[in-house]
Amino acid sequence: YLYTQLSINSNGYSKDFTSNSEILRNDVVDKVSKFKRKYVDKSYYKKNQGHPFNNKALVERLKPVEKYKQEANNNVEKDLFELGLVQNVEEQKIKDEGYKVHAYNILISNKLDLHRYIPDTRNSLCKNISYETNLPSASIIICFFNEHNTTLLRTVHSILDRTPDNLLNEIILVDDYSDLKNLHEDIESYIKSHKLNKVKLFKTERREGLIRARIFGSQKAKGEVLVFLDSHVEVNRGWMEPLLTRIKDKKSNVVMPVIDIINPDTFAYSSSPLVRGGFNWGLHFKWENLPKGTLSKPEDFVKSIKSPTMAGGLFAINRKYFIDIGEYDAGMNIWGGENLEISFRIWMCGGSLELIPCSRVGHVFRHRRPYGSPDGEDTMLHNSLRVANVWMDDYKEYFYNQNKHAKDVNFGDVTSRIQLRKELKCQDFDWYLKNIYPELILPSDDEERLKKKWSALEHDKYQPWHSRKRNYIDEFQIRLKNSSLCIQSAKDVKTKSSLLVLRPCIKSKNQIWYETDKNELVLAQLLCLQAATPNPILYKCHELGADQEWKHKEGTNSPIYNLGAGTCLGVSKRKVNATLEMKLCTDPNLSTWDFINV
Ligand code: UD2
Ligand code: MN
Repeated sequence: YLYTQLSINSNGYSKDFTSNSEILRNDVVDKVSKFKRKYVDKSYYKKNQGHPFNNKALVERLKPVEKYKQEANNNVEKDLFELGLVQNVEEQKIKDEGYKVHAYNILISNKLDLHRYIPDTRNSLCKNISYETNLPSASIIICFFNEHNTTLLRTVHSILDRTPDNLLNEIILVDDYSDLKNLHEDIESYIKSHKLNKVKLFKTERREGLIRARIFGSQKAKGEVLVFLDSHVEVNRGWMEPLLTRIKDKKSNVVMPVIDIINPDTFAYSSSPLVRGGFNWGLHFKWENLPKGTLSKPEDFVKSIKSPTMAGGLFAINRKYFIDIGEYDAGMNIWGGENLEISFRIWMCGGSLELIPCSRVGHVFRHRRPYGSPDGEDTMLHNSLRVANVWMDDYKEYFYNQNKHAKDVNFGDVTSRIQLRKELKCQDFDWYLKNIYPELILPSDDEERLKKKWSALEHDKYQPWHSRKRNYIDEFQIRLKNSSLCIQSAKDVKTKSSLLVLRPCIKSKNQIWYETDKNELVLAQLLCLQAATPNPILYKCHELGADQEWKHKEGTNSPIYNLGAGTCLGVSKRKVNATLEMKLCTDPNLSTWDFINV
């Protein structure tokens, strides 16, 4: 759900990958996109098509193996290409089962070292900053429910490896009543046998959900600062010092690292652009561009950046301050909404919420959440109703308008949270909107206002976005070796989800493949080849690599390997109309292919 990595589509507009169709149905968003079509100036992106980032990206992508072989922390990173390869049917089983339970590739997580190299994604100016050594020490709280053990342990080791000992008070692992066989015991015995003295493992007495589990963990903590992390992250070099420095400056500063991206299919670690947190009137969190001018000179890339909301998972807060402002709302269940609640509370009750660009932590962004709530409750709605009724005053009507059936949902008792708001003498929601988030679009905004607000969040031209434009680096037909059969779409080239078949090679549009600098194979410059089981399909290019990322040798007689699937392109029968399949690359009868330039 939180796979909301900001990316840029070929028009140059930002789009998020939020899969929640509710957001798309949302009236306000509709209004905005109509507006975008009408007003946003495309000429800027046209002018910048030859932007140097494009070439750099290209050079990078052409030698991925070198990139991963760099040394750091005395570890040599293994080639993800090799690690992702599914060797046999047993491995395929492990992988498939892992996707069901965890929604990411546990096969590769198991093969990767628990101490692994990740690229240093900080701005180079960060490396020149020297921090005070006398900083407060931190208790790190990690709640988990059915996390895969190697991923959880990699999280722990990344912290132990990359946090100065004097700044790390303890790591508190809260097992939120996981029901995966042996998980708790495995973690317990690992901690013991490896003498990880700073790591403390607890278990809740029932499934609490991440909100109450965090409160539980925070109450065990001894450090001056609390750092909350998800259980599938890897902290990067120098991540802790800038967070603690900012909290030492002022107790009411709540700070967040930049959340880098760990691909759930390949575990590739990549840098995120600097974006801030916002939300829409469905009370869904979203990433958004920084206000225009935020990044206008190089130094701006290392300064803290105010953010209206947080994504929720990764932040640091003074422990006493966390208690003073009311921890979390313990009436919230399982997942969702607590991130907006604490964001509103911090801002409205006198604190400040900031992004720290020099602190980087990678997070496995899954395509779906693999668990629900035990009683099937829509906890996001339940929790959002509590947020709306405690913090949003009359603005809560906008939320109710988005959720017609919300009126009938019981969200429990919120009197103690309303009381808290009074005791803390917090500002009202109107103040928050005017002072902290003036760019938020209100359903009542006229076109004039919309135009103003939208342009306030235009891309900053110094922002190193992932990509502005698709770069084609090659163009070919793909012919089955020792045959005159080529890969083409079973249906029209424009048809999404179309299968691929072998047909006699002719130079028609639906046999011409374009390879991009992101290792995508794009048919007729339209749809991307995507690995799916058992048959690959054509699908909209998503620019997230993995199931759309293919490797092959140039020229002739090469297998075609998919990074996300860990398997290769093949056919069972060498004849016209045979459908393409994903096969084990180790299959002795694996097809190989010739690339014929056109
Ligand atoms: C995002 C946040 C997450 C949380 C959530 C909204 C990031 C990177 N992640 O969702 O921290 O704020 O939005 O609620 O910003 N967990 C439990 N018990 C449960 C369910 C989950 O302990 O009943 C743990 C889980 O193992 C994980 C953490 O809570 O370590 C967050 O859950 P998630 O990773 O499924 O949430 P995510 O990243 O989709
Ligand atoms: Mn997560």
